[in-house]
Amino acid sequence: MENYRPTKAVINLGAIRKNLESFQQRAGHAEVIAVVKADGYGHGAEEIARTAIESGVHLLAVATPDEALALRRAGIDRDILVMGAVPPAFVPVAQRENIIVTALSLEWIETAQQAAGPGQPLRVHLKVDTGMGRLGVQPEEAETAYAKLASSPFSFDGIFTHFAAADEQDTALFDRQAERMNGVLKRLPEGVMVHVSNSAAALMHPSVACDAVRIGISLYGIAPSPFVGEHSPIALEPALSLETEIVHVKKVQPGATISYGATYRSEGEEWIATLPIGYADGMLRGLQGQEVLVRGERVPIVGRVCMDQCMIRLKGPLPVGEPVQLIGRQGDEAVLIDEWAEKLGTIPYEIPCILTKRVPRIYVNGTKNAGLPFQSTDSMIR
Ligand code: PMH
Repeated sequence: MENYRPTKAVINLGAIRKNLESFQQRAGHAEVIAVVKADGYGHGAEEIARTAIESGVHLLAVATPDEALALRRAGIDRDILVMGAVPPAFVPVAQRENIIVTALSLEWIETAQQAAGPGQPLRVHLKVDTGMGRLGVQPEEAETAYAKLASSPFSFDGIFTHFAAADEQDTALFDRQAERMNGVLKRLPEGVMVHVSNSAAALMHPSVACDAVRIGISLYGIAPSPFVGEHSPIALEPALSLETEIVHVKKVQPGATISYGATYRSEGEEWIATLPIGYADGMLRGLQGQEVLVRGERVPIVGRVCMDQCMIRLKGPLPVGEPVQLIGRQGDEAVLIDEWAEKLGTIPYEIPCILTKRVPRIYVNGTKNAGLPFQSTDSMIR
């Protein structure tokens, strides 16, 4: 891919490996399922999947049938679970491609039986809705679902649920969901793999780990919520940093207006630099006023963020080509994804997911040393 613009997301696969190892240690006998849906939370599903497999992960999880197929097309032959709904038309494809699908209702089980073709049996994990209210059989339907699956031609390989509030200080809903799931599991014969925990549950409630934990956000070194971030027993290492370079610098006179709508006016003589990144890259307009790092110091984005560019106010003249860290560490300073999320009034999950395709993902394998850039032993551009 051509990459003449200096804007890029650098993904440190060493951080992914480290986070995975931390979870593997914390989970004890439970194995880690790497959640690589939504293009690996914007980090690149294929590269994250490969890194996870190298670190000993046996099962990958995605949201959609197409995401699973994309991994197969990329040559990834490890087990993949599709956690979202799959239509009947996908059932024979899942059989052929050895993709595990989610049995999400009694009706789904019947429809899938009709859709199944000859060949390898369809592999399914049964989803139980213990309080998320999204997909899954109700706890009181679980025995019927189990019986249907046990007598079906399917390979019934797993059972799972999803927590709606494992990242909160108040554990009332989490406890209720865990109790419901325990009730379901007590009534079913043993033998299939049980997985219930997301990142927050794996970090805050290790006792419910069961056979496997599904780690998404924290695989990427991001805390699911500020509460978990403050109490995490694991030092998470963010894998993604967002970088660019100054492409234009000028000294402006007092009262100069900057960007659309002239929402910013310089007070005195100021040094204003232009960065080649904007809202079409996922750097949303709500980030006006957000600070970025230049020479290890914080400086603000001034004026409106444009589609492809934005402006920052420097402390003095700097050359074109000067590195700018939008997310990540520079010297002793860091701007974390959490800071963007707070500024945008959202959760950190959204930030890497909204970085658009125009931002190339550059993979480095190294471990971080005191300052950026990363020590890179191997890098590739997608
Ligand atoms: N399992 C399921 C079924 C999920 O939907 C998710 C994340 C995970 C595991 C991983 O959770 P984590 O990233 O908190 O570790 N799902 C979503 C979602 O639907 N919206 O935000 C995260």
